[in-house]
Amino acid sequence: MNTTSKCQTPKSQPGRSRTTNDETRKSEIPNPNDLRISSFGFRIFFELRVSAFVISCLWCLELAQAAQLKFKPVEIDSKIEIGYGIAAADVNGDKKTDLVLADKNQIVWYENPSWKKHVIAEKLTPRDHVCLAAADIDGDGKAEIAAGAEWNPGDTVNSGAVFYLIPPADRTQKWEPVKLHHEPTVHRMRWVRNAEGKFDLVVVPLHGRGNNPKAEGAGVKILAYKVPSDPTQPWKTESLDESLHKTHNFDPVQLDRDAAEEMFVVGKEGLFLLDATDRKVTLLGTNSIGGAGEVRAGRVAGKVFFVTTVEPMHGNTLALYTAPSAIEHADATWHRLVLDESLIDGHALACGDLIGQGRDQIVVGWRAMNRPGAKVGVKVFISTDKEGRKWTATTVDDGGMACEDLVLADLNGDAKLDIAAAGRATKNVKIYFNESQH
Ligand SMILES: [Ca+2]
Ligand SMILES: [Ca+2]
Ligand SMILES: [Ca+2]
Ligand SMILES: [Ca+2]
Repeated sequence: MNTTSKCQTPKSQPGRSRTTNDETRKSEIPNPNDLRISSFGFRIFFELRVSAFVISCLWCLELAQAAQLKFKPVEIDSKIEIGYGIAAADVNGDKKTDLVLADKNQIVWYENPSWKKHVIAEKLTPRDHVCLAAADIDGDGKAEIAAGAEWNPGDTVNSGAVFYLIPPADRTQKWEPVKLHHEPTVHRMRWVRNAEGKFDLVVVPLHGRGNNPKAEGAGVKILAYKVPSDPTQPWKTESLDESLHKTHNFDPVQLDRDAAEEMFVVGKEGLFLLDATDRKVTLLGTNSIGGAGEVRAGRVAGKVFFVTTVEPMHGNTLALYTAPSAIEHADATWHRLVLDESLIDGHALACGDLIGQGRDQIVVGWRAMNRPGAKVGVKVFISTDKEGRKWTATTVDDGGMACEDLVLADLNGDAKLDIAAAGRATKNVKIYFNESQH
């Protein structure tokens, strides 16, 4: 996809798969008895292959009937500008998960359960805000928030900005922005656990410095920002990788015994696993249509079992990747399965178990940014067969959500994941409360 036109204003980020993401990621740490191979690369793939076998058996046993999906949509804002990125986190520490939005000129949060909108930053830079990261990184029950701005993918030299936002005592008031170092075309950010078990701010630009419109040239510099005890003091950065191009999204996961989270990263070259500890990227799979633009990990029985992607960037294809089996060659790439080719400018993705199947469903949203009049929406894909290779789609929103980003979280405390989405052309934020029968 054209890097200067269609990418004028992609979404942001963070879209944690679920609010309980950090807990979920902890639970994915496998039993040490499963670890029989010491080198990292082999270890990861060995674990995934063993998991694949065990999980396939579990999947067979379940054979749950596809539950009837039912959602109650509630529009909590009808006047946003673009809604680049939406995240779910408890901002005010009342144990109710709030929503945080990176809009064109504002960073806001919506307070659960009234969904009252609080503007905490405005016009951080002359150009658009584009992403945010929101999670409780210090364990006090209240989210820490960072934001990316000065979005201009056509300027691969001077664009981009990264801010950490210091909250006031009253978190409904304006937060103090601290400007940090940045690479050009800052585009996605997440709080990611490092080797010490603490959180770094990982920022993934869209392009390498000085790249041309075809995304040729230097690789994208993926940086981990180390949080200082005083956030107004300089933040050290570490480069995690500089080899990929057009890296449109990433998803942190916990795949092994070391504290650092691994990351699935997608770009022009395909789907990769980034090991922050070893500073290594491994190609898991690719395609002939220009790589991928969105990525999220899916779980079965609580463990990562598949990775889903939107291909290519802003593309029409929803794909699913699963690890090669233990009997396949160690270098075999992951198996790719196309689930849908009818998305129009696919731009939002999440995995979670909305219906109590014991395995994740896939939620995908598309925005039709360059197709005026084309129908936009959100769909959920549910696996229906014992091997997890057949999926059926159910429409959640038919034309009322030009989906820029979405996130799954339980937003009304009934233990069922709900969907929250932000729409560009539709200029809205909606919660789809999950009323499916488990
Ligand atoms: Ca709250
Ligand atoms: Ca906190
Ligand atoms: Ca790890
Ligand atoms: Ca719920």
